[in-house]
Amino acid sequence: MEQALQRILQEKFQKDIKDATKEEIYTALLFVTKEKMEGMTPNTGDRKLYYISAEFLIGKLLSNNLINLGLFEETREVLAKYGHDLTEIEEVEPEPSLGNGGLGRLAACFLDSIATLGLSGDGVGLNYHDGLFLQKFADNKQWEDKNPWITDNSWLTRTDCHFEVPFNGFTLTSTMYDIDVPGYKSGCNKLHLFDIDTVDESMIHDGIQFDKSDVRRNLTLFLYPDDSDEAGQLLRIYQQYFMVSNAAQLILKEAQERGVDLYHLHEHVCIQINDTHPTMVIPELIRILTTQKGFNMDTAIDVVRKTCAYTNHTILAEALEKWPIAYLEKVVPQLMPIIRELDARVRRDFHDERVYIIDKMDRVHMAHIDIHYGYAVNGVAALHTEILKESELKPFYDIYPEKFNNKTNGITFRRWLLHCNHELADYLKELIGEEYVEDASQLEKLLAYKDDEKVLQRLREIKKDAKVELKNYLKMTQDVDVDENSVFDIQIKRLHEYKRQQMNALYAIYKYKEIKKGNLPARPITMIFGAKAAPAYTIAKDIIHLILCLQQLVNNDPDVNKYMRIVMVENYNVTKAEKLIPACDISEQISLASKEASGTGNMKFMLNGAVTLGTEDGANVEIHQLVGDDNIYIFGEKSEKVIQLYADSAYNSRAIYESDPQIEELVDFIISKEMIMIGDPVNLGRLYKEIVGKDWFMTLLDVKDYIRTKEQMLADYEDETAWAKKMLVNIAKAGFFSSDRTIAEYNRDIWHL
Ligand code: F55
Repeated sequence: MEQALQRILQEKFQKDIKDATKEEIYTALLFVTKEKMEGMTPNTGDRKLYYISAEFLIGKLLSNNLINLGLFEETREVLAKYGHDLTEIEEVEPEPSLGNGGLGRLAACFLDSIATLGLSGDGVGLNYHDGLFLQKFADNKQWEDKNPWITDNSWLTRTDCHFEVPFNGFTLTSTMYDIDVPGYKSGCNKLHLFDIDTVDESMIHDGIQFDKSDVRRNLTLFLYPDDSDEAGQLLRIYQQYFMVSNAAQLILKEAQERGVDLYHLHEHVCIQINDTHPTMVIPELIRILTTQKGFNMDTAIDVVRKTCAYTNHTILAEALEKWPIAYLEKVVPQLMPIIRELDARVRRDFHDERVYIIDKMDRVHMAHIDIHYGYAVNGVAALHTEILKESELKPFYDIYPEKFNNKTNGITFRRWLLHCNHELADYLKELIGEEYVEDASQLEKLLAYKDDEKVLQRLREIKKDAKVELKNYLKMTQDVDVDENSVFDIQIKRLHEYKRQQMNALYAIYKYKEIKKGNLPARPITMIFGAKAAPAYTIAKDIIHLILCLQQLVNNDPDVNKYMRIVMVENYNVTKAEKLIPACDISEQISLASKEASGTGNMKFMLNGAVTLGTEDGANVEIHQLVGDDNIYIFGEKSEKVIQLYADSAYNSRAIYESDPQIEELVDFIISKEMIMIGDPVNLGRLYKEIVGKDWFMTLLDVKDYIRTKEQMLADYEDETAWAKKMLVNIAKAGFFSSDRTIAEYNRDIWHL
């Protein structure tokens, strides 16, 4: 490493390591690492996986690549020898902005585990130049700005692979960019990101505004351009088709290069469709096979069906894609005859309009294509898969019980422990050896130290160190002060009503009022939030406004700020998650039961010794089973009850509000004199009305149990030994949530690579 660094710094900058700037060192490390990865043996196999996804939330890559290549320690030492700090060098790296939330991060964790397990499998997606917007706070509101992340020297390698993608009346030529994905002590795979050369970032103005109709210039500008109007929806269809047409052409080209007879494609290729965004790969493959490869329709459908598998990530009806036929006709008319044929076959075989592909309103149900014309359907946690089978997708489960299976999500321990929490990772190695890094189930060995006062004490120290680190980071980045001796209570995830950040805000109001009344807590609490709201999601933005107003009120009130602080982290992303998670005491996983498919933040927190405060939802259910009642705090109504309330339209938030004075007081505070003085009455008023008049995700149903449980948790935190024991059990039981386990299951049950 030392020699390679010297050589590149001389070549590129005519500098010595000790004189080079952070930027120059970062660039040199990037080149050294890329060289190393080029020299690695690619993972190969007779059957290759293509994981197609609209998002790959990969995070910064330098340190993770170094860890996986086994070069991290050496690099750190070399740099230290010349007076440089690797953590500071990391700051130079821009974070790729290629994802939004859990679905995109899951895809990134999966790529790491696929490579680590030595499986042959590449990711396929789009190279968004500005990705997801950059979030800024001003006037206690979220503002969106562009988020360019591609620099001259980056992890992207331009390839000479190009395809022609046909649209209605014109063709776009693609360019494929590759990012290497090295496995931990294993071979290398690729992430292929498609782009067009004519994209024009200069067309973005006033934040993230741009002309949505100019596809040649805007196609790969943004991830999830606002689709609240027709032009926005058309643009998303352009993006999706561009992604899958490139994927289909790449897959067929590589198969033919490997000498695969396309009539046996399914024996050598497997395609995982990550949510419905890549669904058009099914009709696109059928189109290419029938029009260019001499297949008849029956055979093409048969081969494609045996090749494609679909993962569902949500039961929220509004998130299940249904594209109007008219839009598809406009953008990809060549697919409509195929989609109509697929629908006709469904209608011929099944007389149940709930499973048709095209509905009465002439909309195409993308998930229905995946289920009929794929060979596997999976949910992402045990409860989620049960809900799919028993209610959301029941008519399909009745037809195809053999297709449905569960794959509980996982996270890569390389990033979410080894990289983000070196101190804890090293201590675990000291206690139980190194094997846990490649065999996560070994973490259970930690249970032997459950009553070892010295170990418990050390776990507390490590947590405290991480809290100090976070304190310094928050001071540096946002100029806020937090107290490392306070309880760090953290909710970080996309902003969505079902995730109920508003319920956590009601707790903040409760606590504020208690402190005002003189009911002082034993220890201060720091409530930390991080979340982006979709630019067109009005109520989500109103919730951000509420939290930012509470932050101003609480932090500036001298009666209160000694006991409580609120911090809303700006532009929450993977890099910030890596700083926040190791420092957390209380992990907020408070979605309305049945609505969070899995959650993966819950797993990252647990692995880093936080204790979950959660509903029986998503993977929380499995965390609960693993750690037992003593090591998790569960509250709220269960999913059966919630599903029943929806079925009977029996939930009435106004009735709860009017009959419970405590709840009324908390909700009324949103539009109180204090709040209106700080905030915008339009936003606060609208949110108040929403909660009282509708509250679709039943905040008021659970808020009292939530407050009670959180208070219990804060009280229990004061027994330091008992709390450290909970931390230890959480870490010890986190092994199940390694994405290595998840990927091994996908491979065993679905991919067969
Ligand atoms: C993005 C765009 C659309 Cl159109 C629909 C959904 C999304 C999205 O971001 N979904 C998402 O992140 N889903 C999450 O997937 C995670 C991984 O499976 C789950 O853990 C999480 O529960 C789920 O909400």
